[in-house]
Amino acid sequence: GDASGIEKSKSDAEAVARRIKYHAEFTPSFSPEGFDLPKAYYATAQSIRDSLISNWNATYEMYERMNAKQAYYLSMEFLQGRALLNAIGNLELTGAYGEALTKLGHKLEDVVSQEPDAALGNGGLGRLASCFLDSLATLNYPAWGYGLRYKYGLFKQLITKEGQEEVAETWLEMGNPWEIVRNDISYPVKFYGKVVTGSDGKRRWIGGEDIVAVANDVPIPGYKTKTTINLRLWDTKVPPADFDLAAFNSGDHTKACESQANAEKICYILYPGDDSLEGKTLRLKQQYTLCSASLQDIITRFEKRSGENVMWKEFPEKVAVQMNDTHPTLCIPELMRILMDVKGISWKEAWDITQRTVAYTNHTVLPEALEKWSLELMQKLLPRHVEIIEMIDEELVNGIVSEFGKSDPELLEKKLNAMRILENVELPASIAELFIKPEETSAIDTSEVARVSNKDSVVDEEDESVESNEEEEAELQPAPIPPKLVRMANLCVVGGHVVNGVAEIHSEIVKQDVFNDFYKFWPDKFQNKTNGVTPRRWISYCNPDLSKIITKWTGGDDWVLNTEKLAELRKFADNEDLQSEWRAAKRINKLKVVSFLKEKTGYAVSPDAMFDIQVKRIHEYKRQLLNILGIVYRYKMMKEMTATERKDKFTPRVCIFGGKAFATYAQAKRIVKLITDVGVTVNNDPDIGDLLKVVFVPDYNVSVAELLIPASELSQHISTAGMEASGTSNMKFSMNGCILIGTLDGANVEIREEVGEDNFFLFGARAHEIAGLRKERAEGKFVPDPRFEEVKEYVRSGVFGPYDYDELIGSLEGNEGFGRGDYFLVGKDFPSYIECQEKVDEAYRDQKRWTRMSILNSAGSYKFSSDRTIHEYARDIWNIQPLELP
Ligand code: DL6
Repeated sequence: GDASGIEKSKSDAEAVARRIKYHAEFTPSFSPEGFDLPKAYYATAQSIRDSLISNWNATYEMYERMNAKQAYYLSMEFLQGRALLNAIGNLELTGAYGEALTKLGHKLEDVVSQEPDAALGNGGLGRLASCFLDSLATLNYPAWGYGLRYKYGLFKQLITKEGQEEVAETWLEMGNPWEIVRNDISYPVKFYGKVVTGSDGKRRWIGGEDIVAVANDVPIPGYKTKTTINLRLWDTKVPPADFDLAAFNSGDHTKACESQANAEKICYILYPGDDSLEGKTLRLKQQYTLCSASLQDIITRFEKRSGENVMWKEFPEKVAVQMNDTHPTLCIPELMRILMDVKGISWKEAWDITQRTVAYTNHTVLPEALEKWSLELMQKLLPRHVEIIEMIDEELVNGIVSEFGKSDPELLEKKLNAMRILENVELPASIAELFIKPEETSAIDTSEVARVSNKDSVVDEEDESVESNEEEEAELQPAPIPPKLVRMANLCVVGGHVVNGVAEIHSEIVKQDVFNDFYKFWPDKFQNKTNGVTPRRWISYCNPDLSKIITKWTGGDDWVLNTEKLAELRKFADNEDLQSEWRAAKRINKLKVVSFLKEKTGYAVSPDAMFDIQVKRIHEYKRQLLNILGIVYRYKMMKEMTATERKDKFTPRVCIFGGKAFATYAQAKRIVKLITDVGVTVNNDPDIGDLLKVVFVPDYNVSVAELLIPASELSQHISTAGMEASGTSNMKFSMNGCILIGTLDGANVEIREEVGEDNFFLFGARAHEIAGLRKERAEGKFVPDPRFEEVKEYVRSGVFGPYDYDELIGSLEGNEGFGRGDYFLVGKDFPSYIECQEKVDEAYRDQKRWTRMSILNSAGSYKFSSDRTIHEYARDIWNIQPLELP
C-alpha cells in the first residue's frame, strides 16, 4: 500500500486502542485490574458498539424522515452466532482492530473467540433469518427483524457414553454487549379473558392475564455502508405495578412472585417441550407475544410517521410483514383484531389491509412440522383471535362453495377438507347438509346407536354372550371424537398475499403437493425464493486465507458484494499457481480443525486425509444413518482385507459429524449414539490407523460451522429426495470449495446446475420416484441389496459395543414393529450411495482434478449469496427500495 494508507491504518489502530482502553476502564461489569481475555472481549465489543449505535441512530432517523416502506421479518429463530468479528469486518476495521489488540497484548482471533454464540435458533431457518439481516443492512433496504430474546439459547449438547445429553445454554451469563434494553418501548400482551360486545356494538377482549413485552435492540451493521438496521427482540415481564406487595408482606413470597415467573418463562427457551398441555400453552404464548408486540410496535410507528393524517388503507404501502414459517401466523388475526377492535376499521377493509401486508415463507414439507393448534387451547388463551379465525374460515368456505358449486358434493368435500383452516369443525348448517346422502340417513341402525350409548342394557340383553362379544362391542364403541384444530399453514396461505418456497424443487412441491388445492385456486400467490447465505460471514470472515486468494485472482475484493465475480475463477481452474495456493489455504484450515478436534474430542486425525463432513440437525430424513452405515460398510471391508489391499483401495478419510437431536426425538438420539460408538471402535483400531477416523463434534453451532466449513473437502447433503426444503450449509460448503455428495433435493439441484454436474457427486432416488418406492416397499416388493443386509447385521452383532441397536436398525426394516418400514428409503439408496463414495475416493486420488472441482465449486456458487435472495424478496414480495445514508 501507499504511505498515506499505512499512516491512516496506524492512526485508526491508535484511535481504536484508545477506545478499547476507555471501555476496559469504564465497563462496570469488570474489576479494574488486569486486561485478561474476557475483559478484552467485552471492552472491544463495547468500543465497536459505539460506532454501531451512532450508525443505527442515523439510519433510524433517515427512515423516520423519509417515511419509506419498511419490511419486517418476523421469526421465532435468529441464529446469530458471534457478532464481534462480523461487526469489525463490516465496518472495515479488521486491520485496525488487529493492530490495536496486538498493542494491548492480545490477538484478535483469541479475543473474538471469547464471545458466546447467540444461539436463538435451531437450524437452517434461524440461520437464514440472520443471513437475511446481514444482506438487508448491506443492501440498504429499510427493514427490521423481530424475534424473542430467549434467556437460554438452544441447549448445549454434551456427548457422553450414553449419547447426547442436553444442558442449559447460558449465553447471557457474562452480559450481552450487543443488546440495548429499551425500557421506554414496551407493549401490553394479553392472554385468556373473554370477549364481550361493547355499547358501541364492537367486540372487546377483556380480563385475563396481562404481561408486557419489552424491546431489546441488537444493531445489525451492513458491509461497507453506514446502514445499521435493527433486530428487535422481545423480553417478557409483568407490569411493575402488578407486584403483589400484600402477598409478599404477609409472607406468601411464592404467590407474590408467581405472576412475574409466569411472564418471564415465556422467554426462557426456544421450543419448550410440548408434550404437556403446559408446554403447548407456553409455545402458543411465545408465538402470540412475538406477533402482538411486533405488530403493536409496527402500528405505532406507522401512526407516528403518518402524523395527523392516518390513512389505514395505506398501511400496506408502508409496511410489509414476512412470516418466517408458520410460527408467526397469529400476525394475521392479531392485525385484524387491532385494526377492527382498536382502530375501528370494518372487517372488509381490515382483511384487505392484512392480506396486502403479510406474506408467508414455507420451510418444510414434513407433515408433522406443519403446525396445528388445538382450537380448545387457542379458544382459552386467545378467545378473540378464535372468533376472527372462525370468520376467516367461514369466508373461505363460502369462497370454495361459490367456486366449485354444490353440484358435485364429493369434489366440494375434498376441497373443503384440504383447504379449510379449521379441522374437524362442523360446517355451517347450510353447507353441511349437502354432504348427508339420503341413503346414509336411512341406513343408520338406531338400535345399534342405542346399544352403543347404553352399554349396560346391551349386557343385560345378551347376558350369556358377554365374553365372546367383547371384540364386537369394542367395534361398536363410537369412534373417538377427533380434536378440533387450527391449521396454521392454511391460515397463512389464505391470509397472506404471497406464499414462497425456498428452493426451486421445494416451491414446485409446495404448488403441486402440499398446497396444491390453494395453488389451483390462487396460482399467482405462489413464488420461489431460493435461499442464500451471506458471503461476508461464510467466506470473507470464516475463510480469510481463501478470501485473499479469491481477491487476488479475481482482481479485487468486490466479489464480497458482487458474488458474480467469483465466476471469474473458472478460467483459472487448471492454473497450477492458483491450484497450489488453493490447496495451501485448505491445508491451513484443515490444520486448525485438527487441533480443534484434538481439544474437543481427544481424537488425533491426519491433515492428509480427506475431510468428509456432515453437519446439520440430526433427523431421520437428513439420513445421517445412511452416512454412518456407509462408514460401517467401509470399515467392514477394510477389516476383511490385508493391509496392502486396504491402502490400495481406500482414500484416507476423516468423517466428521455434528448436529443436535431434539431432546425428545429418541430415534435421532440413537443415531448420535451409533456414530459415537462407531467412532470409538474405528478410531482405536490399530489395523485402520489414519485410513478412517469417525468423529462426532459435540455442540455444533455457528462458530463450529465457521471452523469446519473452510476445512471441508467433501460434504454430505443426502436427504431422501423431496424432503429437504433447501438446505443452506450446502451453499456454504460449495462457496468454500468443498465438493458435495448429495441427492437431487432442495438447493442441491440448483447448486449442481451452477457448479456443473462433473463437480457434484450425485446418487439416489429422485423426488418423483419416492411415493412409488414407498408403495413398493409396503407391498413387500423391495429386495434389499445384500451389502445393506450385511451392514445391519454387523451393527447388530455388537462390533460397536453392547448398546441395543434393534430399534434403530429395525426402523429400516419391515412395515411393523419398531420401524416404519424404512420410510426414508435408506436401504433403497444404500447401493448407489456406496458406489458414489467409491467415485469420490477415486477422484480424490487425483489432486489436480479434485482442486479443479473445488475451484469450480467456489466459482459456481455466486447465485447462493443471500444478497441475491433479498433483492428478490424486496422486488417481488415486499416492494421496498434501498435507502442509503449520505
Ligand atoms: O429455509 C431454511 C431452512 C431450509 O434450508 C431447510 O431445508 C429446512 O429444513 C428448514 N426448515 C425448518 C422448518 N422447521 N420447522 N418447522 O427448519 O429451513
